[in-house]
Amino acid sequence: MKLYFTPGTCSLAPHIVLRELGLEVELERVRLGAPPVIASAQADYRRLNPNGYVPLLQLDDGSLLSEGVAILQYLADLQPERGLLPAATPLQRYESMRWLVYISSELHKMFSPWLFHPEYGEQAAEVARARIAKRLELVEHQLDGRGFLLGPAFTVADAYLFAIVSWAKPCKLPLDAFPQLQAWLERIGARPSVLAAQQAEKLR
Ligand SMILES: N[C@@H](CCC(=O)N[C@@H](CS)C(=O)NCC(=O)O)C(=O)O
Repeated sequence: MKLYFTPGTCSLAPHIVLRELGLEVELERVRLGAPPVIASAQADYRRLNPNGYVPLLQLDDGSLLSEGVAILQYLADLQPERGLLPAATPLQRYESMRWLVYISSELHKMFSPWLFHPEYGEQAAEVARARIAKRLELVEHQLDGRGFLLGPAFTVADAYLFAIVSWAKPCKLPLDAFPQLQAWLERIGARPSVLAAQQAEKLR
């Protein structure tokens, strides 16, 4: 398998999950920009993903899977016994999906693009920060009494949330009001899979 990634972006989530599962993966760095470029080949990345964004997973038969939430579920389904996508009952699976969708639409897409594009201005950034802080209240409540987002064990939702909430500091979003979230960030950040992925992406 090959993961097209850009250091420190949302592609960190599938990268962490690949390492949690101990799967062999080739990392292919994408330099985002206009145009986005596959760094090793100096080729236009849009030939593979017309939307030009990461992550993108290439399977060994060459097929391509885009969209982070789909990639995370695909990876978890490769080793269901690892429980990275709780699905003991249909409701549990939908609860897992609910959180993946929440992270994607209410958090990820409030950070990006609003807090990564200075051209939108500080006023837009302030609105985004306030909205994200409001959305994090649900996360803080969910983490109360739980080791991980979906319960007692690490899941793909933790990997995704970690990749996104790690942007809080560079985006000047204080997390002081979220002690559970801060403790969770430290716990997740200490996992061998996370440390290895960050090291491979030269984030530490
Ligand atoms: N809907 C996509 C969005 C992915 C996304 O926003 N990726 C960002 C990095 S976190 C990116 O590559 N942005 C560059 C761009 O949009 O041109 C997903 O969830 O996978």
